[in-house]
Amino acid sequence: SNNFASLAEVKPDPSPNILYSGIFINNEWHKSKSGQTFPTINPTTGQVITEVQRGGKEDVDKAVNAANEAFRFGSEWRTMDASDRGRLLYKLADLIERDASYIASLETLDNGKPFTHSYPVDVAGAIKTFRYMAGWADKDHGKTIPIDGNYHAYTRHEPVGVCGQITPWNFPLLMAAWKLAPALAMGNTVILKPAEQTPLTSLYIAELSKEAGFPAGVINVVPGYGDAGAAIVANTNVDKIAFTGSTEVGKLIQQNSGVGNLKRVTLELGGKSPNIILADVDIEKAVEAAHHAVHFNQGQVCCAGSRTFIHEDIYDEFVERSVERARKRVVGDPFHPATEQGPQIDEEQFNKILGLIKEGQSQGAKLIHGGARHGDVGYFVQPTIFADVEDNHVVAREEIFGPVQQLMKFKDLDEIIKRANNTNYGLAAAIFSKDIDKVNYIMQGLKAGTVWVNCYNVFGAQTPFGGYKDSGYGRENSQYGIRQYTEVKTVVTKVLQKSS
Ligand code: TXE
Repeated sequence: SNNFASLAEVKPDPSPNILYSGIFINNEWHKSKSGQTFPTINPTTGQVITEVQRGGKEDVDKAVNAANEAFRFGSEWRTMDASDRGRLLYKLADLIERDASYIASLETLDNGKPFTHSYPVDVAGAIKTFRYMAGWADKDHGKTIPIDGNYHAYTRHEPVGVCGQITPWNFPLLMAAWKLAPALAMGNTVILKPAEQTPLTSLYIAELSKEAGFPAGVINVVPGYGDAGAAIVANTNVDKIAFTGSTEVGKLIQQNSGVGNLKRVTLELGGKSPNIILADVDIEKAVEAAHHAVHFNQGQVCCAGSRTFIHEDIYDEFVERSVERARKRVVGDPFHPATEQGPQIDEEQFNKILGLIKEGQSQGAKLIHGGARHGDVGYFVQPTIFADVEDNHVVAREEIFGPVQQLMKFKDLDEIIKRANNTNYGLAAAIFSKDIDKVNYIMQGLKAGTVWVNCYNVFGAQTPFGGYKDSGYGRENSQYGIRQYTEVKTVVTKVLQKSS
């Protein structure tokens, strides 16, 4: 949009004011019932940014009550025109745009991702998501259906109700937008629990939602740890859970969502996505794309191209050039404009990554670049490459969620389809080739929610995103995404006489 200044025009603020660190319920800021707080840490330095109110069960229950009250039959939110709901979402998008450079600075401080990504990817993406979903508010509608007999039948798309939304730390603001926007567009109310590592941008959005004019109780944000998430899942007044995070917690959430009431559940979980490079590619471009496919966002991307399969005819050259590219990767201060890679999110992830690298080495995968800590402050990991990786190596099986590329060799098409699918995950995949027949052949064989062809990590508010298999279910974004936030009500009315 015209109001979104280009990256070159904005200046990041490496020490943005921290304005909100409380629990947001009913459009007001609260302290935790327990009196507890938790630190949010700057991963670039390992220092505490600020203490945040730690939401627990009591706070969650209070937020759920507020969301229920806002969803009451006859409430301001329930009687609002759908077009006005859309206008509130447009307003929220405008306010994010107004404060874009501040919000991107806050995200970079809390998460460690380069400002050159948080501004044009996370913040711009969040704005687009809110605008896209704002448009749907008064455009998603039911059908009139020619049922047999003297009846008139139609469907209404109604909001599901109170939605619990639990988000991860890798794209804190963007994941909050992917969850809030469709829920609100369809008329639901929300309790959002941001990840404990990165609560700050979600809290700021809470305040902006109040400024935009959302009625009290429609949007509630409860920062806290996994126990706060679990309390949302356990609360029988919650109608739906949307979760993005680990497959381990996703499975727990699915089980626990059915214990009290039967909640609708959508899950966006981990991945081990194959990136398949055929022999006919422009090697330089393919190397560059494969490098970004796995290293983008410090490798902390659920759809990261973490298994790079390269045709044997170009394998050796590809390996050599991949190392050259990784050597040039600029790692360091995420506020510096030249930086390509910042720190990992926290000490736990940092240790997990270094542990998996060690395991990969001990199993015989060939470490040909990086593999260690970068610098001695913060949670930086060197861009890392393994060659001669075999399908059974731990680095080819487990989600590393770090800047670690696996280079693997293949021969023919049927072999590659089988090997690409030889994983419990099924979030994304990519194919690089100019041969349309080969591309289509492989594409149809892949069990993945997204297949990119000659590109990687391309997302849009307009296109659905989600996984096959253990990568979860349901889709976010697009028209498919809004379906997850509606119930279909069938209304059948007796008429005196049918008339075609
Ligand atoms: O995830 P968790 P973690 C993967 C990635 C990473 C691993 C662990 O491989 O290394 O998961 O990361 C909340 N009930 N992904 O431990 O715990 C938690 O507070 C309800 C992939 O950070 O799944 C946070 O808000 N909620 C991924 C959210 O779940 C619970 C993004 C995610 O944290 C809970 C992140 C519980 N019992 C990690 N326990 C992706 N798909 O993009 C925790 N939470």
